[in-house]
Amino acid sequence: MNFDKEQFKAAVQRRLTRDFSKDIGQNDTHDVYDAVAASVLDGVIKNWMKTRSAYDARRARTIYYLSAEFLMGRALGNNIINLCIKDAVLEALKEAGIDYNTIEEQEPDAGLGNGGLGRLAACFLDSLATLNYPAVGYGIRYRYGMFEQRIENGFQVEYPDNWLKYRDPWEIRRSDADVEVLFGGNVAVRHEADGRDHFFLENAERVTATPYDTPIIGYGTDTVNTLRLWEASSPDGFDLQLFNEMHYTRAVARQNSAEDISRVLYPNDSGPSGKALRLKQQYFFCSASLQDMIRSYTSVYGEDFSKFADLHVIQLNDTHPVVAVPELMRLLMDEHRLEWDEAWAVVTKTFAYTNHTILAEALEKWPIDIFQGLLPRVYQIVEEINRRFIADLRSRFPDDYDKQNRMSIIRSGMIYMAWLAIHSCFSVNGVAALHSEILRTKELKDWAELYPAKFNNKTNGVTQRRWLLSANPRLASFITKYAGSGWETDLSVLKNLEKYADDDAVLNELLEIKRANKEDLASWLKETQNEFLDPESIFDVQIKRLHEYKRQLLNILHIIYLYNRISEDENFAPPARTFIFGAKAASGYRRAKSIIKLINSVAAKINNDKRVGGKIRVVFVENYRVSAAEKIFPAADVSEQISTAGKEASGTGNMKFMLNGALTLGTLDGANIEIVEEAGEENAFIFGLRAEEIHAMDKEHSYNPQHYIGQNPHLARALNQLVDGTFDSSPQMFRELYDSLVYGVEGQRPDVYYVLADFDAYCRAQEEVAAAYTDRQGWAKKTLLNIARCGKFSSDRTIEDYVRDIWKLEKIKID
Ligand code: 26Q
Repeated sequence: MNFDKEQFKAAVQRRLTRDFSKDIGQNDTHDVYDAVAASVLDGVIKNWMKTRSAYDARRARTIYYLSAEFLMGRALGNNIINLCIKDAVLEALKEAGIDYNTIEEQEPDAGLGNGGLGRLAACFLDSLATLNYPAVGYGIRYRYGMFEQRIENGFQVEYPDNWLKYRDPWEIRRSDADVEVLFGGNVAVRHEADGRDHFFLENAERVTATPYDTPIIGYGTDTVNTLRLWEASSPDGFDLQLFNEMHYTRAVARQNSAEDISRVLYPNDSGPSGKALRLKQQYFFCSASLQDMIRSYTSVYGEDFSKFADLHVIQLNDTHPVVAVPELMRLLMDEHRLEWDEAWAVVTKTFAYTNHTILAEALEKWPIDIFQGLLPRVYQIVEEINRRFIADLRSRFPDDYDKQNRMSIIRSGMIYMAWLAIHSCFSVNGVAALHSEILRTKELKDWAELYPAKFNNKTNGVTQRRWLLSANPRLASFITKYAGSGWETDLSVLKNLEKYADDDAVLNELLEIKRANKEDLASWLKETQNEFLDPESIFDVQIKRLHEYKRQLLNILHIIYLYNRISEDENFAPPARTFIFGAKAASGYRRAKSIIKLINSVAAKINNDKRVGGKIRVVFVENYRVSAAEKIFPAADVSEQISTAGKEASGTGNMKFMLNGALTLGTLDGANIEIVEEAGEENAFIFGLRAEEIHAMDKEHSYNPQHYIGQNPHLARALNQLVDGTFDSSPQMFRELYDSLVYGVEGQRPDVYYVLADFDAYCRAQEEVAAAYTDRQGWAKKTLLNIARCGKFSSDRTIEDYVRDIWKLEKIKID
């Protein structure tokens, strides 16, 4: 993009005076951020429009990424980097007396996602635009995103994330593209002259869907794609009659009920919530998005749908948007008069499904009464899809009633969304090699046997533009200096670093960069949380959602063990360590919240114990989010990836750590397996039970945690300290956690996630980490080799894999 400094300064000033009646001198306000962002957007509009016309003119096959979540984070820094105008913008702002860092910090995160799945969608959009692929992201413009977490008395407390308190300068509201979505009512039939039945809804609740578009700017290209998020409102406004009668609450009830749909992101990252509003959200954005696609399509091709599947491929980000399948059937049949078979032929060539979870209990299902009540016509279509499917199953497996039952999309009063997806989509993929293998051979075995050609793997990736170039400028310059340029769009270039693996001067430079990043993180945490961090110490980091299967408990039990050794033996002097945690727990997930409280209690105890003498510190980063992640990854030495083997589908934080030169301390789970495959076992710390072993123990019910407690007095002691008042004056505080590990509660088996079984192996791996860290050159070499070998984990690679095997897109160059 060509950038005129003087023009830019003038634009910022003009916006400040015109929009906020302010002067450019007052530079620490959100208004200045808004004026700067809006001025950047000004410069993008032309390419944005050009991109759209190019796609229209070429009638380009397009990927539509349907996702209930897009965890975008901040846009300003990323956008000026992708536009390659960062230096120029910084200079212009400096001349105008504006401090860029202050401005950057004014932007609230667009936290429209829970974690991995939402952030993956954001990385994919970045890669698609950078690689010049026609793509649209479709989702929900939540008025409130992922809650703000504050720690009060060691407990997580949730506050609403009011990210639109000021306007969002990146979005453009497009009321001209409104569509209507219907809920409830009853299905009516009209017999048409041509002998066909016409189905339609009577007495339904009407909801208006209004699109807001945000530009997705490719790096170093003119391509600007679109993220289109839908907002819900009532077409009828409020009821003036009721208002006049002074029934104020009832007067706005209809309006509120519609607006509720896009009010707030559900903050749990494993289903099923079983809540009608959640289903409303799903249907709302799926129906709106399909109507949007069909409107553009029919404006060119009229009612001839024979080209629809050639021009559209719709990727379903987990089961959250699977209701789009029967909805497209409905739109094609009821609104566009296709026969069932014609419509089914279109649908089954259009949709592809990605699975992000192995946990069987997390698979989404809806009670029929809720589903049918909200979506009566769509429900009829699901029933018909299932009726035909079961008829097919019967003819293939006439005697296997068990299989027919297991695979039925509707069963025991529930609709199984994953089953609907697998049956209807032409592709089903997992997100790492192990995950896809487990799906194929275990969780989805029946389905993989029925539809073997549909199953494939697409190992996740992350965008190096945000997670290296933008988040870690020091390391980025180092890489350009030694590996050469070009890695920004071809991460395999990083392998050029390997030749410096034994070059002490280069390794020292790398150590200095890590050190400087650690100092930056320390100052930020001093400023925001008044936490003291020693940059000399090992920064050992676990940042991810709080989940039992991710085993933050294993980490904290090891910390308790270290604490015991240090406080009793003053001669025990491991290298100093800072254990850093960042995690949000779903609001209703009590045990996860209790683990947060435990981390904070252990932190309070250890950090204030004189005997520890700073050898270990524990820090809980409040309100972990994308913008915090960008400060933490560059400063990490150790990447904690310690999930129970077989439970983490992929992980993507693991890749961000590797890219930033942290060494993986992990189990052979998810993408960790591929990470060590690339990095080399000698450059990571791998421990613990394998997925196969866990699977066998699960099946045989052969696991008894008492065995491990009895063998390891350190473990027994640490466990006991959960309930003896060591970390909380009330010994009841962590009783439930203790019981869940040792005895099992609420009919669950004890220690479902094998924390105690892996404790000893984890402690030994941690000792290896400590020993390796004291050899500074040796550590730097491992760091360098990790960076050099992480090319595979770019989301650019992932996208090229999707394009080659599933999406079959062509690159469209914008001239
Ligand atoms: C479902 C129903 C009702 C309410 C909420 C949900 C819900 C919401 C979010 C269920 C799941 C999620 C998010 C799942 C997720 O983030 N999975 C992660 O996806 C990453 C990207 O593929 C993987 O790297 C992680 O391993 C996986 O845990």
